[in-house]
Amino acid sequence: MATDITLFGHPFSSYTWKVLIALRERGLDYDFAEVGPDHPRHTALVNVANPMGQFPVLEHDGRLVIESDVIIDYLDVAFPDAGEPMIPVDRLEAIEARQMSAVFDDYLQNHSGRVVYNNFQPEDERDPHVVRFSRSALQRVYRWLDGWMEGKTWAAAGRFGIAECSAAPALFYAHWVEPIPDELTALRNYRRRLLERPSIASVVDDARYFRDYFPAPSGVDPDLS
Ligand SMILES: N[C@@H](CCC(=O)N[C@@H](CS)C(=O)NCC(=O)O)C(=O)O
Repeated sequence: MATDITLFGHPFSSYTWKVLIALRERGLDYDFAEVGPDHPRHTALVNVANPMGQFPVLEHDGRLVIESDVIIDYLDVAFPDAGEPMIPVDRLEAIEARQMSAVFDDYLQNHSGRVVYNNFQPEDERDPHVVRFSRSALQRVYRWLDGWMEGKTWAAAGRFGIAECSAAPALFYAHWVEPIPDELTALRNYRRRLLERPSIASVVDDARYFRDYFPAPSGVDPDLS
């Protein structure tokens, strides 16, 4: 569907992926405005729109919207005719979908992000406690999620939606930081199903160019995932 959406973000950023997946699932056209040192005007807009200069930021119809989940919600409201909404219309189903989106963001993405951020720091400023704590948190959350996904195809409300927008980048990157144990088959299969979904496979492909920037924790080869 033709739109005048501009999405400010980065092809390697997990929170940008969430919105890209929603846009692609719903067949919405958009312009992509990459943020970074090579694009100072885009970066300046993001610095104004978001209190921490974080992305993604959506521009539509003279409005700037921040926070990935809110942007996905906004797209459902602004484009009700573009395929299935990412947040179920039924309010109780929507609660489950939002809950699972938050679980993937706060308990997976947040922990793996801390390890990655730590790896970006000069060697003498890295904090081994952060890495130990976050890795053991990931293991604990993996086990919880494996139980949650037992017998399910998608994480919430019986269909693909906002929870998957969050799960895809969170599980994709978390597995690089701390591999998901082999025995957690429900979770490993969910990750595989996500990566096979065309909207997600294309987002992963678009980000391949940037893989060298990922400071992979030792022992993990991103190209094997
Ligand atoms: N709660 C925000 C998190 C956004 C976020 O952490 N964005 C990261 C990229 S994935 C970012 O902007 N990092 C750059 C920075 O913090 O300067 C959301 O859901 O949109």
